[in-house]
Amino acid sequence: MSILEQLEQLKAEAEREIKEASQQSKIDELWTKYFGRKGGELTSILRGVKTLSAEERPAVGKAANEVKVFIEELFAVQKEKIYQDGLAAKLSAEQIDVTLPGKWKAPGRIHLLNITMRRIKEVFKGLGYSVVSGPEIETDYYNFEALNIPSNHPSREMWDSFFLREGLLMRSHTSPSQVHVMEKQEPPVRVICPGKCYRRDAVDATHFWEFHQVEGLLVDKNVTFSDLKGTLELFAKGMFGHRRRTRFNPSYFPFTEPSAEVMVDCFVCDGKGCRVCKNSGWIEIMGSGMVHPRVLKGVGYDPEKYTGFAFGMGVERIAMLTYGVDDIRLLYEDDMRFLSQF
Ligand code: 2NL
Repeated sequence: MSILEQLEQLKAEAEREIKEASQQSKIDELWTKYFGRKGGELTSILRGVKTLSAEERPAVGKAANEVKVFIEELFAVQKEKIYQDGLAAKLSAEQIDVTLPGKWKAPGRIHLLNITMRRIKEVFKGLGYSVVSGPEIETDYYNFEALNIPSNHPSREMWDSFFLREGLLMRSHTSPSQVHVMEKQEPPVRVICPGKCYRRDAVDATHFWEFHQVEGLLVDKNVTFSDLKGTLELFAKGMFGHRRRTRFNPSYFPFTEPSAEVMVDCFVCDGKGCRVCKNSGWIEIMGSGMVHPRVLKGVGYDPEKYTGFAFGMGVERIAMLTYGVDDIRLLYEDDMRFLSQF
């Protein structure tokens, strides 16, 4: 067979083989078969051209080169085809139907206790108060002694607070945090202390062994009961609406003297009388009073120089009043049918 015939045969064979190749590995294999440095079929023919006579060389050389270009082109086209086929297969296998409905995930939401807590904080921040928190485990001193709570007071009984090992207990109010604040700094003091508290109460519609409080404290020179009234009236308006009116009823706490419970006219019936205010037209929202001189003295403040007022409210109670919830247990049951209403 002449070299030209060999080239024709090689060209036909290459065209068939390359067009049949459906994988890159096969292409690589064929490339070696035709163009391999050692033993490549076309490579051998091209090398042989040099050994030909001067008459034969130009025609054979030209033909061999044309076959070379032809085969190279076949490789290029087939490589591209394999790539495009692979891509198409991948795209159809990984196809996403964007018209299918998505999987619904229940979004989280803010618990109504937290909504209430945040609103209370915002109102007091607006009045210039700082928000301070303290530990939930306290010593007998900070929870009782520093607050002038006498040793015969019921909360000191084993069955009224959660006592831990000697001298420690779960705080029964957030007042201890305010004592820590006073011990750390001189007046003026203007803080609120929000947080969780614990009491060994029997659970019913208005009592739970775990609850939240926000207490507030202001100590400075010349602080009077009028300052207390003005501040808490502003709070009531900020929290329940600017049309609300307040009333202060005499009360008693060991840590304040005088003490007062803070009443707001019913924001449900506007004072006409309803289920929420139990037909009285007034709702008690918190306790308050002028800080007892013994409490001031206990933290090293001079009661002749400084006076102050303090107040405390149950966040559950405020939330229940605000949203018309009649059972505190609903706030702790994690029932989304209830919680998603707020
Ligand atoms: C209530 C009553 C009150 C205070 C808390 C307080 C704190 C210090 C000194 C004096 Cl450090 N008083 N706190 C005062 C009056 C009332 O809370 O019934 N809360 C739910």
